[in-house]
Amino acid sequence: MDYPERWEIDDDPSLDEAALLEMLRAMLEIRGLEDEIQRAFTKDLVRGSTHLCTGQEAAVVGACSVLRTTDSMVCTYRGHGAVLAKGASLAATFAEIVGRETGLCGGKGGSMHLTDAGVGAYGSFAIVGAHLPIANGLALAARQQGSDAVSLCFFGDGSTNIGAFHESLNLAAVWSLPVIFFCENNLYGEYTAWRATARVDRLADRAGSYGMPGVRIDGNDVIAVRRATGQAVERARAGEGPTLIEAVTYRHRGHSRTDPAKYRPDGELERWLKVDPIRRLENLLATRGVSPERLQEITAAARDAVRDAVEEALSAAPPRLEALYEDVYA
Ligand SMILES: Cc1ncc(C[n+]2csc(CCOP(=O)(O)OP(=O)(O)O)c2C)c(N)n1
Ligand SMILES: [Mg+2]
Repeated sequence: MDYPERWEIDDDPSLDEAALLEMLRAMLEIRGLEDEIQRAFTKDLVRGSTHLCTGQEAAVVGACSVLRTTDSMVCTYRGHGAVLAKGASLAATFAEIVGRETGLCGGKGGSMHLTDAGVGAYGSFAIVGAHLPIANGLALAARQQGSDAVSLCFFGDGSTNIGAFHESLNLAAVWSLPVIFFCENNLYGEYTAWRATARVDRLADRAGSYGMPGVRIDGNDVIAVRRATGQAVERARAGEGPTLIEAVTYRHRGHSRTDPAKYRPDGELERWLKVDPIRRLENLLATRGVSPERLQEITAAARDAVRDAVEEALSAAPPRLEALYEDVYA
C-alpha cells in the first residue's frame, strides 16, 4: 500500500525538542522557498524549468539530519529541498534559480544544477539516474582518503528502471561502498504512475538482487526517515556497505513548471494533503507539550527567512558577460 498506515507519527525519545524544532524549521523553509520559486516562475523570472518537492520535505530533511557537512549528497532536478536540507543558504539557492551572480553556481546553473561543495552538496542532476555512479565515486574517494564520510544519493522511483541504478547498486555492494541509496517514491515518474512501470510490490525489494538491505518507509514521517537513514549511515561508516531506502511520499504539485497533474485520480491529492509531513511533525510537537504560540513563532521565523532570502537574491545582478568564460573546463 502506498499510503501511510497511521496519521500520527511515533515519537523518538532520543531526540530532544531542539532537534525536532530544527527539522520543522528546515521543512517550513523548504516549503516556503518552493512557493516563492513557483511565484518567480510564473513571473518569468526563471529560465528553463522548475521541479518542486512540495510535500516531500520530510524525506530530504529527515535524511540529511543525520549527515555531517563532510558527508556528500547528490540529488535530482527535484533537488531544491535536498540542497537546502544539506545546508545551502536560502538566498544563494534562490539566487541560482533566478540566475543571479550571488547564486550557488554564480547564476549559471539554474534550478536543475545546484551545487555547493562547501556543504557537501555535489550537484543536482537532470539526467534520470546519471548521478548514482557519481554517488559511488564520492564514496570511493572518501574511502581512499581514509575518511569515514558517507555518500547519500537521492533519486526518484523513475530512476529504479534505469540501467545506471542496477549497475551502481551492484558495484556499491560488491565494493562495500559507504553509500545510502535513497529513493523518494512519490508515486509518479513524470506523468506515469510507478505501479504501471514495475511488477514488484516494493521498490526496496530490488536491494535483495544486489545483496544489500532494503527498507520501505513512510516518507512523510520525518522521524521514521531519520531513523532509517541513521541506521544506513551507521552501517556505511562501519564499512558494512550500502543500503537502499524507499521512502514513500507524494509531490503536491505537478511534475514541473505549471503541470496541472490531470493524470492523477480524483481525490488523490486531497488524501495526501491529509498526511502532510509538516502537519504531522507539528502534531507530534504538540503532544510533547510545545505550545501553539511556539509553533507559530517558528512558522513566522521561517516565513521571514524566506522573504529576506528572496529580497536579497532579487537585488543581486545577473552574471557578468565575461563570466561566460569562467569555470569552463577546457
Ligand atoms: C535518462 C533520462 N530519460 C528521460 C528523462 C526525462 N525525464 C525527466 S524527469 C523524468 C521522470 C523521473 O521520475 P522520478 O525518477 O520518479 O523522479 P520525480 O520527478 O518523480 O522526482 C523523466 C522521464 C531524463 N531527464 N533523463
Ligand atoms: Mg517519482
